[in-house]
Amino acid sequence: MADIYANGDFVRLKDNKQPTSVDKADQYAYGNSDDLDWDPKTKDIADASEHTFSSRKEKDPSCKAVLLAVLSVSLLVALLALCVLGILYSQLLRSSDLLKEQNRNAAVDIEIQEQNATDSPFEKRKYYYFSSEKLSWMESRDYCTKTGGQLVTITGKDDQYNLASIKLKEPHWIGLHDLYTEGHWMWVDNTTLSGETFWHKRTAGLSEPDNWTQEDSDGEDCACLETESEWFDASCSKLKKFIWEK
Ligand SMILES: [Ca+2]
Ligand SMILES: [Ca+2]
Repeated sequence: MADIYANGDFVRLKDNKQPTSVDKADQYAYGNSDDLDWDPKTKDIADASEHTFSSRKEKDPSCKAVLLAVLSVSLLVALLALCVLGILYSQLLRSSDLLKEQNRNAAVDIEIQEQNATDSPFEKRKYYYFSSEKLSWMESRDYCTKTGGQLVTITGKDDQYNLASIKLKEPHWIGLHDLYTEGHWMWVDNTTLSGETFWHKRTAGLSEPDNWTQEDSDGEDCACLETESEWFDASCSKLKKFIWEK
């Protein structure tokens, strides 16, 4: 008796003879005989082998269907996961922008220096605040309004001297503009500029306000306090620190 192994299947032969009916049964039971050297006359065994293959072939379509179904479900899950990730990423970006805006406002709030002007015997109690953040004139005005104050107004010598005593290291916006009518300067509380002014004066050329258009074709419609505490008009879109009062 000899044992033959073919592709992992097992067929038992007796003394190199053709398989007996029991052997055929074994072959039928154990399957693949393609790799064995069978006598062509053993048609039954060939038929049995073919029958085995036919059975497997018949199973293939269902296997493919299952694989396709699994693949489809996997793709659907992957697509849903991508959608969820997209939504989460979008929400993350919005949160990040909101956080940046909050941090920006917080930075302005935290780094504010408060200057108490109560020592002045001539003026009612005023508090001046100096921003560390640079904003356009409009943004500065809106920020001050939002915080319950306004861009600083300078309505007399005492206001001017109080601010001059601070010794500013760079220009700051003040609440003065001629946005509505060129040359007609108004404070942010809608009062017209009157009385003594502190515009920078030049010995040659135009003094301030000169509505210079070299850097901004719209001219200069907003006023700032320069380091010598003199007033200059400047392009409202420029970013500067600002002073507000409460
Ligand atoms: Ca102007
Ligand atoms: Ca100017």
